[in-house]
Amino acid sequence: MSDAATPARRLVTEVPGPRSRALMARKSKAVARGIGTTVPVFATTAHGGTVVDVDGNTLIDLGSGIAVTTVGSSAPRVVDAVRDQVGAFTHTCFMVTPYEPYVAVAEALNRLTPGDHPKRTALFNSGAEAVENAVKIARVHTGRTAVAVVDHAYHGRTNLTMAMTAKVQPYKQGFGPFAGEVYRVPTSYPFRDGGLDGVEAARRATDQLDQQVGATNLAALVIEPIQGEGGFVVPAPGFLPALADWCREHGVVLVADEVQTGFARTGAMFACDHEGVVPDLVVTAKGLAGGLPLSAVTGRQEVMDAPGPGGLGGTYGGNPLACAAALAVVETIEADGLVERAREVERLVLTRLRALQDADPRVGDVRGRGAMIALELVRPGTTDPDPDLARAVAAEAHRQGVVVLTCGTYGNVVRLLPPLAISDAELTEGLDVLVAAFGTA
Ligand code: PLZ
Repeated sequence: MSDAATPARRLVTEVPGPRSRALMARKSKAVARGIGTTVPVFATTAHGGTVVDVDGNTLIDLGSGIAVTTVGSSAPRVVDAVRDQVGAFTHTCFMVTPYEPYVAVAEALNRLTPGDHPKRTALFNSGAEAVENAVKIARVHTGRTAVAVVDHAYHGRTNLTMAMTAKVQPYKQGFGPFAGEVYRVPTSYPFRDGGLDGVEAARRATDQLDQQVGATNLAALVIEPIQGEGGFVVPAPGFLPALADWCREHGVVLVADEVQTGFARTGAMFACDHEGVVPDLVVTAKGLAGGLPLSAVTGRQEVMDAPGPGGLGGTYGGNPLACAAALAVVETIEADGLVERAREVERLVLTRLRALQDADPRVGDVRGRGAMIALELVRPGTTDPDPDLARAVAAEAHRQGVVVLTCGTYGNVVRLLPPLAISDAELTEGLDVLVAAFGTA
């Protein structure tokens, strides 16, 4: 924590410093090069809105480990809950001898996800694993096989989810053949689709599904309510509700991939809540368990219960440490008012970034909700993507001790995902550095 008088950042070496550079040399000799790193520093501790590296530098965190540490990286309730659980037992396998925290996480998800209908939940380890299970469940429920996804989608790196992810480089290049029966249709991307309204954009997608796939062949439509890796694309109002209507009319299971948007991140518990959309299934991960690996599929009881006993599972799914963490995360979000905090973060960030947009013609679009806000960078006067600028701005921010990430199909989006435990002073200082980075890039 810091106040306006004491800077949150503390840089005692250049970034990366000598210890991080030495570790990076070891990494490159020991770790497969396919595992990339965004910021070239090695972490030792992380609290509210800061990360301390092995050289003693304190960096401001505007990335939350890709939208995971919403409550902070060492949130007191999470640390206590996990410490208690690790002393009690680390694993029995819920499919062998079950334990209460798993049931309590399922109850919490059933309560918090959109809609008042009877629900059931199943727990897994990663976002991709949960997306795969949502598709499995939808296929059994409908007796159909086809899966619809949209342009710019990101759903993971496993075989089925690679097929569902849009971007080839780096996620899919050379990794095929991919799973079949996955069909991609256009989405709503207000900055790039010439002002198509939400209902028109939905009709463009569903017309294509009707003509090229056939609604009666579709098990599920899987969609991120706000796209994450694809560029923080917020669809035009009415797009998601129109898709939901079409799915209901045709018996297609609507799966909301809230892996990146869930758990207060967007200034609502779930991004679907902004437009009152009630999906049949909701996929969660990331922010759910404060950094411990946990994911979930939650949804309508009759859909979730389609696979028979033993049809779903996995050795580690709903690991007790991760469940203990998730219960502490939910308690923290509710007790600390983090949904409202995300809205405050939105106001603070948007004010600064809109001022930057007014002053800098390379900032084509500022968009997002809550603590999920991005800048799309372009060549001035056009919508031509400028990925080099995004890379340069991010690299300069990193050198100045601020963790920011890029994303987008064209690699030209700088995204902010601060932990909600960040203080206003830390956030403001991080934004100062980001804005200054535009002056040097
Ligand atoms: N669905 C919407 O954002 C993960 C990927 C980082 P896993 N996004 C970060 C990378 O380069 O691998 C994500 C997501 C959405 C699914 C996933 C997949 O979640 O926990 O990474 O499998």
